[in-house]
Amino acid sequence: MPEQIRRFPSLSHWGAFTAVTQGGRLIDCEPFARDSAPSDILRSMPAMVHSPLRIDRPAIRKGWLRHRHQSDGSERGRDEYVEVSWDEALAAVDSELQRVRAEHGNEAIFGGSYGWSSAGRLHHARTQTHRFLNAGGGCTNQAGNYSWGAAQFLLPHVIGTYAPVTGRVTDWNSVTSHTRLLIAFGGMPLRNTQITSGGAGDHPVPGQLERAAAAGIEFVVVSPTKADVPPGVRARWIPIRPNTDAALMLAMIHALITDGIHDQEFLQIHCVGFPALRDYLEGKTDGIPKTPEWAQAICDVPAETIRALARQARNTRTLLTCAWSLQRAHRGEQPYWASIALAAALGQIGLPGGGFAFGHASMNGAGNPRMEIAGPAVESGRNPTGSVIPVARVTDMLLHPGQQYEFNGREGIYPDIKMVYWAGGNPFHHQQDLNRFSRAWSRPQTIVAHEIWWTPMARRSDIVLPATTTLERNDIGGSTRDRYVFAMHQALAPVGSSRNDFDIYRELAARGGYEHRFTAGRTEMEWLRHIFESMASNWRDNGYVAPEFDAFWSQGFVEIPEPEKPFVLFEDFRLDPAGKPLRTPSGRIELYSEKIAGFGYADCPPHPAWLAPDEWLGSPKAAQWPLHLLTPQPAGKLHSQMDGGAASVDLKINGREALRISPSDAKARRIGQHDLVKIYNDRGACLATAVIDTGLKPGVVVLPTGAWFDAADEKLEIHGNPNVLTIDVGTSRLAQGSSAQSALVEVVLWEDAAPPVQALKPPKIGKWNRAA
Ligand SMILES: Nc1nc2c(c(=O)[nH]1)N[C@H]1C(S)=C(S)[C@@H](COP(=O)(O)OP(=O)(O)OC[C@H]3O[C@@H](n4cnc5c(=O)[nH]c(N)nc54)[C@H](O)[C@@H]3O)O[C@H]1N2
Ligand SMILES: Nc1nc2c(c(=O)[nH]1)N[C@H]1C(S)=C(S)[C@@H](COP(=O)(O)OP(=O)(O)OC[C@H]3O[C@@H](n4cnc5c(=O)[nH]c(N)nc54)[C@H](O)[C@@H]3O)O[C@H]1N2
Ligand SMILES: [Mo]
Repeated sequence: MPEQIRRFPSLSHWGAFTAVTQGGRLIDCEPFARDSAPSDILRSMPAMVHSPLRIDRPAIRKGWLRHRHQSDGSERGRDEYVEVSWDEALAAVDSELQRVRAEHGNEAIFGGSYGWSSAGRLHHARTQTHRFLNAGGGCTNQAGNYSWGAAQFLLPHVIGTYAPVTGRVTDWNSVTSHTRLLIAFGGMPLRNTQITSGGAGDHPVPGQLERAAAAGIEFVVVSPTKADVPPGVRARWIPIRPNTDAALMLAMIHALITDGIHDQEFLQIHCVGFPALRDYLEGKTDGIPKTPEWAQAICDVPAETIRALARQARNTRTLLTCAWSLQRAHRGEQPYWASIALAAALGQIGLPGGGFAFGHASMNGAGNPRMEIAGPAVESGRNPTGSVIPVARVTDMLLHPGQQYEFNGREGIYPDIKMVYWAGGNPFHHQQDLNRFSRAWSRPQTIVAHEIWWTPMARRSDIVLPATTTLERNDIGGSTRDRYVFAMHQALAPVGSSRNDFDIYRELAARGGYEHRFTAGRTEMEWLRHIFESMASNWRDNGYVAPEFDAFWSQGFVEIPEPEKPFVLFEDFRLDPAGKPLRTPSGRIELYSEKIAGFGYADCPPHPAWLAPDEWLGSPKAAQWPLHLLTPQPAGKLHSQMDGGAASVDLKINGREALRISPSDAKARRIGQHDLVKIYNDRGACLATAVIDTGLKPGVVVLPTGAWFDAADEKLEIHGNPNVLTIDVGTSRLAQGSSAQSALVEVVLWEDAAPPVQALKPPKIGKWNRAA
């Protein structure tokens, strides 16, 4: 008799689904019935949950087993692993934690553990890592994120909040009813709207775009690639050089001023600092008027196009939206500040369908109409050490303990890290300049990782603890930008000997004598009830009544109704600037910031400006490295998660990531369709498969992120991981964000034999043999 088929409500960052199991195996992930555009990534899951890439048992790197914290860290990535019992592994972690705490203090433990982890909020590995380390006396943590690190620290100075970059922008109902012209810097690539941090019940963007098309909204997509034009809408593509949007925006303001059509009343009543910005735009401060002709030389967009776009935007209801990618670049603060200044000069901030916005297609949920009520969340507690670095500066920290750095008006000193603890992230995915990072990674005495699969990070850690997937535990998930909250029922027994991150930490906390501080005395199900009830209490305070937990748990989800009135960003402030001021020092939009002026940063002046990035097509370095490399998000996966899954592997060509290159750049290098190529600069090199793209601005090449790092040495990465090429510098001293999108490279045909990719094959693991 065939085994019974069973079905469980579940959730991932790429959408809600029903987990279908048979005989203890996941056989299918059926999209949530109410999802209007489910993600293809779901199909990667069944095989990945049972993949030979799963970490079967706790494992310790041989060199570390022999020499403990005195082992040679540069062996990470080369050494073999041996399997050990859970007891042995946890004893090793516990004694290392105790040793480092006693000898070096808690701030010598790096527990930033950046990474997306799972959609379930209780078992969210990064949150649990913070909770566990905080309960044990603290660690060195990370501030900000890779997604919108520059915006997070700039926007509060300019508009008093960074909420708009989290998706709290003028909503799609307002857009489809009122917007006539939508200028999308960085475009609207639908691939990115598959993802919501915390998961989602619906993917509304394709439907919202259909309504926008039916409403006759004109889209102008400013981007280096035509692939960023969303399908089905009336759209115009303005090709632009990467990292030059700030110049284009400033020239649009200049054009408005020249025509005398900038909104003087809005600039005077709702903003401060326009006169200083105007002096800069007119060249009074540096002798260079920021005219459309000036911008043309920088952006390679015709001056007439810039002028016409400025006029068109002023004469109709216009929404500007910037992809998050614009600020994930060297000097990435500037295009964001400039877009706010441009929107201010257009005078439509706070009007339905007008003003500025961010990330409409950077993630599912930006501008999704939703009541402003809480989502499910777990408290990670306070970090007693107070030690924290800007997230993307991890390599600097590991390489330069004791060095001073500046960050948002304060000075910090990098701590001396002896132990790294990582769960739910993959720094060999997310960090820039991976060769430099690998050198930094060799320095700590001990590195502990919890992972599900043998990812590049797991293969470079000392003590590796196998974690469960979301299918193997009970959880609750959801985000504040989606109208559903989900019950996630355990569908499978833990695969292999894997354990939940929560249980691993509970056991370690018990060994360290602080179990109760970590668990608060709650079991898994008690936690889920607690998370739900905290959320429900916030809902009640906001006039919305949630069902009882038990009803929610058996129903599998709860739906939040759409708000009655469309949300318009800064509508209240527009109507009543004195009564509803912004949380900036002046209460108004700051086009000149006294606060930032006080920092005295040449790399982030007190008003938006064109600051040439270190690497761009107009920089001296372009003589040697003539191509600008963009590294967008991958279509077939979330970052590096499940790179070996079907949705990801099907988009690789000949087993490697695809590098898009323009026909003229390909021809000049005798590169043909699907040729194997090497992409390189003075930081590193990787191999990829060339795809010739007629919709790409010449001078620009595109290699998505996500391929599992596969390099035997610093000379060559062979799978197509672009982070061996990207630059590892902060956006500026203000935000210290990631500058991933600012890298110059050269590309050549690879004529040698094609080295086979190893990263997606499980490593050879030795059995426990103390004599080995
Ligand atoms: N060049 C370049 N680099 C970039 C970017 C770019 O645009 N260009 N983008 C940046 C951005 S915006 C981001 S957000 C980062 C993303 O960087 P990360 O968030 O670090 O990338 P992920 O691949 O999502 O890593 C999550 C890891 O957690 C593991 N995991 C999932 N669930 C669990 C769990 O329950 N327990 C445990 N223990 N592990 C789990 C997964 O297997 C995976 O290895 O990358 C950044 N890097
Ligand atoms: N499928 C999928 N979706 C994802 C993710 C994923 O891994 N996979 N990751 C999620 C995460 S964590 C994040 S933070 C978001 C990131 O969201 P974004 O930062 O918006 O995403 P990117 O794909 O890096 O960039 C979007 C587009 O910006 C364009 N672009 C790059 N540089 C410039 C520039 O200088 N000027 C202009 N005008 N355009 C430029 C590129 O052509 C690119 O296609 O995506 C989320 N969505
Ligand atoms: Mo991100």
